[in-house]
Amino acid sequence: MKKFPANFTWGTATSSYQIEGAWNEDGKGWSIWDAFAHTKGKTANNETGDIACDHYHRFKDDVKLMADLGIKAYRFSISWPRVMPTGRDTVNEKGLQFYSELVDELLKYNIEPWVTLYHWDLPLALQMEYDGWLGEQISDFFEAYTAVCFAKLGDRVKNWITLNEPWVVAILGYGQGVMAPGRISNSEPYLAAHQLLLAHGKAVKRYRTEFQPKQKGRIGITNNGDWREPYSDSVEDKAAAQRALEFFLGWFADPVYLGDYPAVMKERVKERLPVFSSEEKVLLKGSSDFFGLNHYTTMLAQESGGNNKEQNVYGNGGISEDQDVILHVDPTWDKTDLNWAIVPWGCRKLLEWINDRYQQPDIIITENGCASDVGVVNGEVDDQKRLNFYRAYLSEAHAAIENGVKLTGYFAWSFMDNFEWALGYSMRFGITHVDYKTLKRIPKTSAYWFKETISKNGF
Ligand code: PNW
Repeated sequence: MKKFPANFTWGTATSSYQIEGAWNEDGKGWSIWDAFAHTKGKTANNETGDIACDHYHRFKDDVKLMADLGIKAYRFSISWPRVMPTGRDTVNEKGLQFYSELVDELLKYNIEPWVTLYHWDLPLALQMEYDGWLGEQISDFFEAYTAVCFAKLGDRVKNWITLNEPWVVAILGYGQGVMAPGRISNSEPYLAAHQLLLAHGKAVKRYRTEFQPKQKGRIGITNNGDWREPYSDSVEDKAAAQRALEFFLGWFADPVYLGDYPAVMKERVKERLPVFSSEEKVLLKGSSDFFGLNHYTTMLAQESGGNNKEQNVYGNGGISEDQDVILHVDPTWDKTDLNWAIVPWGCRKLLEWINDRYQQPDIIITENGCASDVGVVNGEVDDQKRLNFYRAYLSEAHAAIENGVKLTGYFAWSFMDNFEWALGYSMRFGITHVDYKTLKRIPKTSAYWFKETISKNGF
């Protein structure tokens, strides 16, 4: 049996728009995802998060289910427009109260709350009045919103994540347009990313000066990173893989750990890449108490020699013409329902790359999981594919720890099936199956396996 450290954090994760529903109740304002999903043709079958898993109304049952499964930590996100309907100035007490009660409910069962402050549901008013993440005031509005959350919840919440996957916001929201706000550009992603990083930095500074001394919590950022393996042993392909990692994860992690964008990005993106002032570099450098990592898959990276093929939407590493990288998937690799390759060793290699590049940070895998739907038979799910996925990825995560990586926690994506963004309800990531007609939760075999894993601290 592979034993994980005794104090390892075992949890599951969700996000507000994907599970809450109650999209227009109790004073909540519209988010860009409400507007995007309500626009015909933007999501699979025009599905929306209007009801989603109805978690807003069922949170007590959901927390009880987490407790039954032995889950020790729960990562959820706060909907900014539920707390501040127009994104600024006015606080909606009822919305804030919902999160306060959720935190109390979790603590009742000794489940540690991990709170993400932004998982993509920007107040629509900020998109319309200030151009969303392209506007220059957004980082101040974000800081003010986060201070409301710290003040109300920080007595009980000790783990904060400012942003979830700014890469997805920038590339899929402003580059490829498959996520809200649905813009397509090869320069806006760099502008949006810049404002996202500044927003993160300002929120962390506010927490550290005004709240952390008394509340004694931790704060960090979660980035998504997939592994890039060289396509061949050639020097060019090895350099392409390294470059792809820097354009993907280094874009966001370098400013936070090293104080600036990767040199290779500055060289290649040139005037489209904004420049940090020296104060901004200071603001950002060292602005994360842990390295939050969402990891799903691996691709092979090949030097393109200027011949970039069109890249597919999900799984693209960024703006491909800036990187000169062609990404491939080995045809022998197994894939999830989302067509993401299952490559467990890529997880270990990425953890080791982060460990080396950023001087051994505390890493927490804040998401890892597998889209798989095998249907329900007699109220049960024979969930072998997902079980194998978790066993294999955890096994490689364990190997990384043995190799000296400071991995201190792991959150399965997701606690339950939910609204998978542009793909609607067609993808099932949950360790708990949700029947979307009745909204009944059916704990899957993998959920119970997860319970076993947690209770033994190993597998
Ligand atoms: C993450 N990509 O999204 C999100 O944090 C979750 O909300 C989401 O449900 C989960 O992963 C599964 O998709 C991603 O294209 C979406 O590389 C797209 C990519 C990565 C992560």
